[in-house]
Amino acid sequence: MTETHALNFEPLDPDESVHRSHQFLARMQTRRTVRDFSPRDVPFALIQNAIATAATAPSGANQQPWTFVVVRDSGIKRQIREAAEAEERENYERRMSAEWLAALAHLGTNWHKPHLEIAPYLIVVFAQSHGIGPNGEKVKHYYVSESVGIAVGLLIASLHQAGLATLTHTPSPMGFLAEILGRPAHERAYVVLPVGYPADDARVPVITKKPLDEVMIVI
Ligand code: IYR
Repeated sequence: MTETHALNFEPLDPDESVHRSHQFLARMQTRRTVRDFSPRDVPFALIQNAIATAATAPSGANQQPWTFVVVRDSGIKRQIREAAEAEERENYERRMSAEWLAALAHLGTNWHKPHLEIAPYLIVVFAQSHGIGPNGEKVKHYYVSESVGIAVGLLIASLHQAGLATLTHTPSPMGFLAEILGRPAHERAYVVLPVGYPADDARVPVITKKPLDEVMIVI
């Protein structure tokens, strides 16, 4: 039988609801993906709270198929930078199609990834393709990439709310991350988030988000 307890629910009056949702929207609309980081240290509590927030995410069968590896060691950051740059160089110079490079051109990205060393923290998110039971047996996980994607959304929102900048970095292939960080075979890297304060002279490309009427259909 399913064990339950009463939902802990805070009722809000509609005006208060709309006000809060507006505030949250305005805050999230200021988030930008940042590539120019300051080396300035970040309170560790912000990293901890962001990961604790991410770990509240809904997940398939509540299996919470994620591991967040926090890297602050500069030697490991350097190893990650070197391996990522080697793969990315191959991507930009050989593996990415002309169509892909054209789609990216307005963002001004390239294979150089100094932010992987400059940002005080890297959060490397791993997806657990299956779990390990009490007797070492394989436990099937459901909706792994959906679950981890939702958790990463909450992670980015929390870090932004705390006044920190992030970059959503997906080097490809990402196998080197599990190797450098010593993760087990059932964990595959999902994303690397450099986290820190933006550099004083940080710049970002001019981009816009699609207007609501292009992304929302009400029937
Ligand atoms: N992973 C590469 C390339 C890249 C791909 C997309 I799609 C982007 O939106 C940005 C970059 C890199 O990190 O440079």
